[in-house]
Amino acid sequence: MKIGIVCYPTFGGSGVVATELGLELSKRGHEVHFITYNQPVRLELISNNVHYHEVNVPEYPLFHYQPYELALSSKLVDMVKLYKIDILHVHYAIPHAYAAYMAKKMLREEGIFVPIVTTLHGTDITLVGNHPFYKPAVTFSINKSDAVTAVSESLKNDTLRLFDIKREINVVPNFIDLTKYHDHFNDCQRSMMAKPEERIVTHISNLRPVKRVQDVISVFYNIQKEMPAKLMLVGEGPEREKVELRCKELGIYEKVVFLGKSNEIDKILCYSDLFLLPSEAESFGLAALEAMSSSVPVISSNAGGISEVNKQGVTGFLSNVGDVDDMTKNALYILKDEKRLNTFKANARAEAKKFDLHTIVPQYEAIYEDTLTKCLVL
Ligand code: GMT
Repeated sequence: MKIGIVCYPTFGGSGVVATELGLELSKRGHEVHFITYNQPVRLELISNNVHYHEVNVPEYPLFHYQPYELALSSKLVDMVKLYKIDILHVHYAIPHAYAAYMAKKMLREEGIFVPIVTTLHGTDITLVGNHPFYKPAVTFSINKSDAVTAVSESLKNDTLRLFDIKREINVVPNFIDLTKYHDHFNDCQRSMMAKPEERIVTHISNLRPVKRVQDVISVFYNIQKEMPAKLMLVGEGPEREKVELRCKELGIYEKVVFLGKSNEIDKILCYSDLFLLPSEAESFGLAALEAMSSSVPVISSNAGGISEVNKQGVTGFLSNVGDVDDMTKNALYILKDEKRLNTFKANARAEAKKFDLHTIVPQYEAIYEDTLTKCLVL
């Protein structure tokens, strides 16, 4: 199949999933075309089955906002025609599903038919899409997609609750390439990051308010009062300055390593003992799955779909959003006992195996095939 993938090219989970999906599809013999405004951060153009087409939005001073959707729709039309793309898979409803629908309509005028699969990732439904300013357009473009997927049961239910949806929504969870996340690297370089007696606690996110990074700091502050520990904070975002300030105020700045944006998540996770994800909202929690794949137990909130990946008392613990005391208690329970920590580590890795890309990617392939068959019949 020739598959066009539209996504955000940034470090966010939806872009990562879309990129990893495209790469795996290309390994499985499909021709994949990424159509986006920058080369996706995890995309290495190593295969001649993978193409990247940049969407350019010319600046024009008359426009207060540059019309990205328009440029994207036009690019989609051109690329579908040029490469004879069979199907478009758009990740994150806003504005991708809307732009794809416009492209589909334009192509239809020329007698070309291209179906659209839309994958809902989370904030496109729970935080942004639900805003009254966007809601009619998001509802319309979901209903007009030829197939719709959501990354968790929780997100599917949120979508059905918040929008007037007339389409079936298939749940296809986030997935992981288990070979990338080994149980233990030989070159783990733990000794460069912490002393042998220190436990390493890690948080990875885009440091947005929804991630509640201040709760990460509170939990870590409590942990390090009880035992030697270091915190690895990975990612960049609007909360970073406030977080740095708070660490200084609490006198723990020396124990917190700010690693910024990183493409070496697997290396960081390989020396981590515990992962913190106290998010306010989280449709799935790809970061938690990445941690678990590296045998790192997870202390998280119970928001959204996190419970579909982090299993209470098995791979870690879940608490109510903002309950940092409960999170601290659970973190110490795992960290204080070496044997228990190792059991949680093994459980985390075992649970992550359920989300192996070799199990999940074929689900997308089946949806493409089914959509193409149905659309050809109509
Ligand atoms: O929350 C993020 O870090 C970014 C966001 C995105 O849209 O890129 O992630 C969302 O999609 C991921 C991949 O499907 C999910 O694993 C995340 O849980 C989801 N984030 C939220 O729902 C807040």
